[in-house]
Amino acid sequence: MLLKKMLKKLICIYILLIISFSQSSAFTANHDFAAWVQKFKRLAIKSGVSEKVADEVMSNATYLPNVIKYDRFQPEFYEDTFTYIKKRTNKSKVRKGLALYKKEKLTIDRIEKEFLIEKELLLALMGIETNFGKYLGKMDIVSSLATLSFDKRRSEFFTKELIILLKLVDQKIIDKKILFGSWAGAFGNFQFMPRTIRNYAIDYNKNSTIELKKTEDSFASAANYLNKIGWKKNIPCFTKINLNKNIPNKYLNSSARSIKNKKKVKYFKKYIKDYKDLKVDRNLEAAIITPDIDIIPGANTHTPAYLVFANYEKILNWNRSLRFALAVCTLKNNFRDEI
Ligand SMILES: [Ca+2]
Repeated sequence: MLLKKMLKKLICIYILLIISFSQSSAFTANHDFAAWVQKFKRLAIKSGVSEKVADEVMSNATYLPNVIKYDRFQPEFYEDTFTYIKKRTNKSKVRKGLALYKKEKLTIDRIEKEFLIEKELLLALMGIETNFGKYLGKMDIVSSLATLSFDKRRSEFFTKELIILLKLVDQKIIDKKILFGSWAGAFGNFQFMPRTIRNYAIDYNKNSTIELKKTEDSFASAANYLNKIGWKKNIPCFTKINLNKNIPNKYLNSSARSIKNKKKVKYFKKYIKDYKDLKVDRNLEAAIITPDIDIIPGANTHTPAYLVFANYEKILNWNRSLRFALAVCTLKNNFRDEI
């Protein structure tokens, strides 16, 4: 009995210790974050942001622990290719995209012609990024970017993004009242990061503000972005292949950071089982990707495999994930069959 009581007491002390420890570590994190905000403001002002905007925008910035959780657990890191693509390109997505296209046909057709970007690709990107504007994100972007800048993993990248965002507010290109988006600081129908807004976003309807949550500005901005980074209309993005066992490992790409060992399609003839059935120009430059090698333990290294072309790499510019680019191009093809 006495032993039981003592054990209970010990457990209570242990729990109290844990609570006080986590409270004090939360206090330290908040305290360090506040100091970081002050340091960041000085850096922003030195980079050309006005003191007024730096003070105003950063005054409500808070540390968001969930942002760090999301950063460490992205689906690109753990879902196999088949699951990832299937979830994002299903029939209901195609139906929703077609309904939006029907409603906004005039605008979308005009943008397709003007920027030479297929409407199917624009719809696919919007569908995958935000489910056609349904998931624009409700996070305070300033706090998201500040949290990721304060965090060590990709501090330099996010600090630069946050300074760009402050400059966009300072130059009145973006209204600070509407800065709600994804946990990673992306914004609008096509989830643009601040740098993408600065480099490619357009006030297409010429009303003096860039509205990336509205069809005209967001579609034109996405089309302008794809055009400027070199997407070529009516050239394929990827095609699925079955590899022979004799394929040397050096031709199997599994990192989105750089696609290596590109050759003409015909060069790979002896390595592809279904070569004669491929419906692509044999002189196109291509590379082979096998995206499941790195993340799926014990994955059969040769499946799934894809031949990818220059356009595929343009989608990697948009978002550096092999699966993301495959899903976008798959959904694009699904739309092409319907429109
Ligand atoms: Ca506008």
